[in-house]
Amino acid sequence: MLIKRPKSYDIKDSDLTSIENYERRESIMKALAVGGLLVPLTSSLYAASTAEKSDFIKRKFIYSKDPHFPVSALTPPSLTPERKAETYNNYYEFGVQKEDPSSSAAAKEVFSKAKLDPWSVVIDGLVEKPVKLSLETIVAKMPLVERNYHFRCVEAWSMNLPYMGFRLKDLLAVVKPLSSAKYVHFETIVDPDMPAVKSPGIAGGIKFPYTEGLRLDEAYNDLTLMAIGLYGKALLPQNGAPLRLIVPWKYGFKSIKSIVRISFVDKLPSTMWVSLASDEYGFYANVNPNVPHPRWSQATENYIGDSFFNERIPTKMFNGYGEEVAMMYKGMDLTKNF
Ligand SMILES: Nc1nc2c(c(=O)[nH]1)N[C@H]1C(S)=C(S)[C@@H](COP(=O)(O)O)O[C@H]1N2
Ligand SMILES: [Mo]
Repeated sequence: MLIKRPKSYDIKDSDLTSIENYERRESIMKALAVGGLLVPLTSSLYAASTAEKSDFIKRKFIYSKDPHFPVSALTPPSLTPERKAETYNNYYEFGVQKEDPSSSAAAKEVFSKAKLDPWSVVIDGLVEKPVKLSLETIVAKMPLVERNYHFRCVEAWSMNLPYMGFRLKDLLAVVKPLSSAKYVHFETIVDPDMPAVKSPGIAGGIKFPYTEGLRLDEAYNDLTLMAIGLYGKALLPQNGAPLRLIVPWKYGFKSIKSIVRISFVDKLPSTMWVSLASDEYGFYANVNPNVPHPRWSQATENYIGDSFFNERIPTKMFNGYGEEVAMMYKGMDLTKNF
């Protein structure tokens, strides 16, 4: 299959307009440290030297815990055990069984040091000036926070996960979108070593790259996170290393993994799941207990927590994030725009 290669844009990281972000972060970090609010710099949390090239997966980051997202705000008020979040995954490029992504030798190969470092992300499309940013630069410039999010898959299972990263809007601030831009389109890396790329039958003939999209206001919403870490560590391959989207009010498939390209576009972008089965998966994919999937109810979900048996809990509108997001969908028929 065709592997799309981003054009190289020859734009230096120093051309970015987001230096303010970096400075703002520095001053926030200082203020927090002085006020004693910063997470203590224990041995597991120290600054990584950006000069030195390091194995990204083993990197440690400085981040603060976002006070608006305590564990107590979650339902149930606990975190999913780390081991479960790292072994029960959907990452179809590495197979369709939940244990495939974490046990895949191909995943280790695809996310080897050589690929991760230097990983880069292209931001292009309807922008004044497209950029190609190294992950190193992105991580150095973005204010990093940890937020505990309730995460629900369209398959009706859910987890409570401590994601660490930065707001997508802080990353998008490095480019100036044209007024014609209405949506943002995302693309996952494609690698010939991915089992389902090598043998398309493995994932039912899905054509990769995996793609997703958001409306502009959704992309700039405060909740929309670009995650680089989980449980205080850099993301593992199975969870979408080295950076992925987390859109907590939408079904999990919107939270695209291992992003290499973000494009501003003027038309509703085509996305992998919609092009595969538009009657089952919509572009919006807002968590909605009142709109069943054609093959199952979405009224409840299996919470994957501490106990041996998963807990069946009611699903909340917008996954419990209605206060932050409901206004974006005022006047829309959510049974049609599912
Ligand atoms: N590239 C890519 N991104 C993806 C997927 C995938 O198969 N490939 N699966 C999606 C689905 S259906 C879910 S539920 C989440 C799962 O994320 P997790 O395995 O880290 O919990 O990733 C989403 N992002
Ligand atoms: Mo999912």
